[in-house]
Amino acid sequence: MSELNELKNRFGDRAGVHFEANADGIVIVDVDNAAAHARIALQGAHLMTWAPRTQQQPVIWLSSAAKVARGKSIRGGVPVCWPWFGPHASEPGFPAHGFARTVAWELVDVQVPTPPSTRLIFTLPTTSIPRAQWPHASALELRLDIGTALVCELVTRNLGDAPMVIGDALHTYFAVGDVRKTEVRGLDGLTYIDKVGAPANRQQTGGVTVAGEVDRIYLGSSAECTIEDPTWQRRIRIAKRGSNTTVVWNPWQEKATKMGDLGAEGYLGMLCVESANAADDVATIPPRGEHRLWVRYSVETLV
Ligand code: TA6
Repeated sequence: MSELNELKNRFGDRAGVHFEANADGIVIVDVDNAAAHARIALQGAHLMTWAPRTQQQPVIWLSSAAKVARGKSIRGGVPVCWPWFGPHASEPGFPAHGFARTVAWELVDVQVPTPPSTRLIFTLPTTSIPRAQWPHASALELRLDIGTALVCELVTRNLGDAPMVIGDALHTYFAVGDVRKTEVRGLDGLTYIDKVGAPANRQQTGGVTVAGEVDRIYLGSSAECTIEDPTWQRRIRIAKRGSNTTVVWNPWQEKATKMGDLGAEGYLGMLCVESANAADDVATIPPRGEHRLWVRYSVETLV
């Protein structure tokens, strides 16, 4: 039986969940409940869009030029970066942001713990792990609670007998009315690695505004951040646990054009605020221990 039919048989129509496959055979999970609409590609367990019913615009941004193709990361949504963030520390040939976002995951459960929210639980099968890149005994799970708020929890378990070091991130693309008018709060006073031009350490003063390319890793950032969006009169709250760094990224026009999948003027309508463990702030997991990266995204109206 095909993967699509298997999923339909097992979970079809439970909690507003439907399944479809695109031309490349990638299964998409469509969640349509009383609180929100969301779509998740099984490849990468990649949430592509989340739109709570209270909002006229989606909260999670998906590029109009996004390609959902085998082995490629989707431009937008919530890419799962694991087991490292950015370029690999010693192997330039390994994929940026790890391999988890471009390989097949499994949907193992659909639940309704608190109606009308739908919970999806995905795991990364061991057969999807390129052993040359990741020889460690580990298990990875992603839980998504899709409701008025979106909760994502990435759980890494160390199944081995030695400590395991991972970098990870929920590389989330948020939809904003006009990025030039938005402000990210919650990072005031922190040191960040500025990756635009020659990497340099700088200190943040006040909110983060965007008037050109921004690519920054904020260190020692474990508190809540918000995105203030006066254009759409809303504030997006990003609460998190198990994350020591926050990455803020917008490629701006020139880089966006070169990327080819960000869409015309797409860079003006998106902003990545990523809950991460990156640079030197990686996570060390003891033998038989686990690490949980947890985020909760919610929206409120600006008055
Ligand atoms: O998180 C910011 C960043 O690491 C940037 O440096 C930028 O390259 C971006 O991620 C997108 O990476 P990707 O591999 O998805 O093109």
